[in-house]
Amino acid sequence: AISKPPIEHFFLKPCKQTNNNHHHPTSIPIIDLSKPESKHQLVKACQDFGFFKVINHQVPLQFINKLESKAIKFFNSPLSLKQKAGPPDPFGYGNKHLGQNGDFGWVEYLLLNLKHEPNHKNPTISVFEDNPEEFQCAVNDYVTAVKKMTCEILELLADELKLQSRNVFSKLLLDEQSDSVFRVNYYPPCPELQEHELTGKKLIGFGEHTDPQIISVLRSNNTSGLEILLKTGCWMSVPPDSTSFFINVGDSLQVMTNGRFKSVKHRVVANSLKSRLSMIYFGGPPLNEKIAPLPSLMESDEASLYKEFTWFEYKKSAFNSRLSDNRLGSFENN
Ligand code: GA4
Repeated sequence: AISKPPIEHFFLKPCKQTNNNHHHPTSIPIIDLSKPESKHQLVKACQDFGFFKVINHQVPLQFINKLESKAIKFFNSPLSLKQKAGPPDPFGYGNKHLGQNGDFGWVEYLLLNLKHEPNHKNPTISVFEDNPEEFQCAVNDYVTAVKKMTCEILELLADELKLQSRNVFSKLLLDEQSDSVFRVNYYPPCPELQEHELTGKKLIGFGEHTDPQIISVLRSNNTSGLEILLKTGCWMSVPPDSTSFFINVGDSLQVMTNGRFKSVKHRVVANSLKSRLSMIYFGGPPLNEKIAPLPSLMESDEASLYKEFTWFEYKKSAFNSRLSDNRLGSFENN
């Protein structure tokens, strides 16, 4: 049987509470993809925050809504059915337990492998759906459109960084062997939290972490919860926007840019009344891809901040870590 930790286990330590500075409000960069001139702001956002919001993205609303309603239907189904798709290994249905090392949060999720195995049914989906083809199709439509937008963004970034080929980053996601994953997180409301909220307590939905891949692309419903850690050490709550995408730089992109782009620490806090649903595409390179700072981005006397590693090595080390660990630490030079 799965153990049920008491609610106190999910509270965030008071010292890590969100502290929005009202005198110098920081706002999240908004990138309008219909204006290619915005690539300057795009680079700036990756350097200053490692995080930005994308509008006018061309991902059909119909794909978003279809997948969202299928996901809601899944999370609202009986636990016994959902558990057929679990426990996550790491793919499948997970409930409160995150990763393999004792992290937990007030969240349920589905983690799906996007690495295509020809003529192979996704084992996670086929166990809970009467009609797995339909669910798979909704995932494929959504992911294909989101991946296209993501590659456009990666190409704008490469362009603005004056890299020789604009596909240095995007080719990693477009590769047939790209090790990308898709995650749907469902944060159920926690009514028990209401009385605690009065005292400023917050419940962990998904503990603080950085993402190991190249880039992560998130779409959520209109329930708040996502917070990013600013350079000032303050957590900033990201106002939800169901019509936009939120993008963050992953550890691998931080390494490829020798630290110019920042892999942002983020977390999700749970809500007492409303459920939050988010869908995240994690764009990763092929397992055998060597990740290292791009020589063309380095000044002649610039030292590489990181040791070269393959995505396989980094991923293995990441999956053996705890959520809040500094995963890049052991790959730094000196
Ligand atoms: C964070 C980003 C992605 O969701 C993920 C997560 C993975 C998992 O859920 O299995 C990890 C986490 C994530 C980083 C540290 C390890 C591995 C849970 C965890 C405690 C799928 C990923 O690639 O890394």
